[in-house]
Amino acid sequence: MSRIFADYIEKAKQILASNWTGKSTKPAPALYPHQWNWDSGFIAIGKSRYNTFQAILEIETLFEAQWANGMLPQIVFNPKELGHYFPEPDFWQTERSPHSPGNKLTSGITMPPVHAIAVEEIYQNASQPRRTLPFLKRIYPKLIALHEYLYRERDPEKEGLVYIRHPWESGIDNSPTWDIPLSRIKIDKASLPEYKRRDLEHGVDPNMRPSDVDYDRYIYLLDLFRRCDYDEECIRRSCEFLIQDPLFNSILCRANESLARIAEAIGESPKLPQSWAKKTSVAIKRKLWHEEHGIFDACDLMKGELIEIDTAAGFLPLFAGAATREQAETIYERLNSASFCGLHQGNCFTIPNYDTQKEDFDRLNYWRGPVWININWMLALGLRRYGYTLKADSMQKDLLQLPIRFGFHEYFDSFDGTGYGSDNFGWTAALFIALVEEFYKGEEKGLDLKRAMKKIFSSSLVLNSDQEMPDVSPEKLGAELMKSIKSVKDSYYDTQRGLVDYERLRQSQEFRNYRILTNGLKEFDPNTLKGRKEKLAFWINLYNTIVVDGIITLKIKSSVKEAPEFFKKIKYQIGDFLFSPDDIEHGILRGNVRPYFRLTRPFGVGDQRKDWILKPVDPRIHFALVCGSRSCAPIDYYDFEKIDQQLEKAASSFINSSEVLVLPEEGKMLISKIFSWYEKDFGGRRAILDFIVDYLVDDAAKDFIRQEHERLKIEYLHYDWNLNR
Ligand code: 9WN
Repeated sequence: MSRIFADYIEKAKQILASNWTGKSTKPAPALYPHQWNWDSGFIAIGKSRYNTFQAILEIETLFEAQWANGMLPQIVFNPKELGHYFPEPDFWQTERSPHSPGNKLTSGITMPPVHAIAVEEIYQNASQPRRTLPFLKRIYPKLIALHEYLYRERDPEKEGLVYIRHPWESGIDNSPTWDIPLSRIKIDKASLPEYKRRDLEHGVDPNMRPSDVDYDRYIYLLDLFRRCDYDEECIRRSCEFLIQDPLFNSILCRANESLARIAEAIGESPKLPQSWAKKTSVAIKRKLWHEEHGIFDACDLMKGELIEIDTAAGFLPLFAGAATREQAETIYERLNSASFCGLHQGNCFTIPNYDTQKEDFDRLNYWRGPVWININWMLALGLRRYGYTLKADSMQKDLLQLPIRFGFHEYFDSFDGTGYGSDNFGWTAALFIALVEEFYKGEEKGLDLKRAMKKIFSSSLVLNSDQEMPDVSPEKLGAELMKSIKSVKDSYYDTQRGLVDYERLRQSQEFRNYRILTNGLKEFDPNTLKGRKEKLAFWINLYNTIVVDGIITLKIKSSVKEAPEFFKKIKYQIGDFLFSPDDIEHGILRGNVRPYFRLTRPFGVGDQRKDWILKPVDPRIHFALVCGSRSCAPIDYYDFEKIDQQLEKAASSFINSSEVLVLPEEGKMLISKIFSWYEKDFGGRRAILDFIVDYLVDDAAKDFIRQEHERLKIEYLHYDWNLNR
């Protein structure tokens, strides 16, 4: 279990423990007192990280209530908890169906089938995966039966897309997407069964819940199902709400992938789930893609057309790998824009469930605006799958911030993060644990690697020691080198995402040219650099490229920590002197100060390299120096003519990202370790706070820091040394 955020992990575990009933977990203590279908999937994913036994029990308990036709019910009622939720078994009357289990109380609809994904997580995360195989063997036929049910009953045209027939089946109950199909349902109060909502009895603000009008329609549909005795054909004939939803189908598609891997693990043929995954993936791409909107939308089967309402559900095909590369690029633009809170935007939390720019966006109301952890958890994995690593990293860090700052709530205000709905919410706690583990596992592996590979790199490595000299005069070398760095950046750095394509770069002509130019550094005199800006740009760019050069030369795979003393050992010869990244950073750019991890300054008495020291120190360099890791600045090329604006932007992006968490409720801030390592460069602790305030865009956070300047507690965030590949 991760040591990172240990207090909060403990809190999350406590929540799950107090919602545990002995065989399964309530989504929330009061508001949702029974077992819910997809909640249990997410909860099992979190529990798989520390309690395999309970994770298995959670899933097995849920499947005990599976219907004979394979349907997995949305709710399994706890007979001891009846009387606090609506609608309950007396209202559902599922005994009308020949398929409902006689010994369990359930509702009569289903939910997004995340369970195969959860089962695979249980297998993968178990300390002894083989010991979970008997469970995998028991659950596999039930998972197959569930998916078979969906393809058989909910995909009558055999398109590869299944329909939902009630907003509760979507899990995103009052999503704006359902407004149009629901508006077709004309409610005749006289024939609508009488009912009383119970969800407003638990102290949740009604503005955060679905409206009464919505509830009337939910109940109208429920009544229709029971009048059909839950017979699917009867329902299909009379139900006005039949929708192929991108969220439901993406989860099904992704779950088929897990199911195929589970089959392989237990020695079964993976062919059936593989063929389902493929069919659904193709159908999502073809049928649910809205060409003009550039996003996936739900398809209204009554109308045979897409519902032109774009929500976060439209990004979920990324989770299933069901979007083409072009579709992914198109949706990424929307996903990473002000509509859904762009990268480092600063005044919002990724990713709200609905487009913030729409008039009916509602930051308070349930699935009509707020941020939900489960949707974001899936989206971050989807983004990672398509290589949008920087965005995925920043989302995952943002997500962790929400429960830390605002409590383990059901959903969160998209702008200021306030927690809404129920507190002590199960999947928020569970996915928090999963996120910490997923996000920081590389970090901890990095440390192991460091120990294991200590020996591989112990002496200096001069990277520009080839004989081949460039055809450029020494006076022009500086400018040519900068041009070459720029051409490397233009082709192989993704400055948006802060990533470097090391594999392609290694084999490129641009990199070969750059390496030849670096040989010319042996005859280069840094005195030819004129003015602060030119010097600053030269040394920052050179620092950033020597790091990339070192990663390529040393064939580093996942973290610069693989090569102990990386920043000290790799060197370029410049004139008669050697410069490591540490020399450039702490010697030249930081005014020859002793770094916190060494006993001496880089340049000692009589060292001529002191001639090139840049003073005063510009603390913004710390947001521009790239150390080849995920927690450092996104890589870019610095142009001496624009360097001040570029450094401003770099500082602002960093400070408005999850590297700076302001927690007014706890009277503290969590900030990047960069601020602790280089406190002096900022002018001390007090000056760091002023510096942060200058760049922060969140006014409330600014006010808090100003007011609490003296009392404020500062804690430092973990530094992620994984490669920015
Ligand atoms: C109806 C339990 C469930 C979640 C859903 C969420 C909410 C229920 C309700 O709570 O729905 O299923 O009564 O509002 O919308 O996603 O599974 O947490």
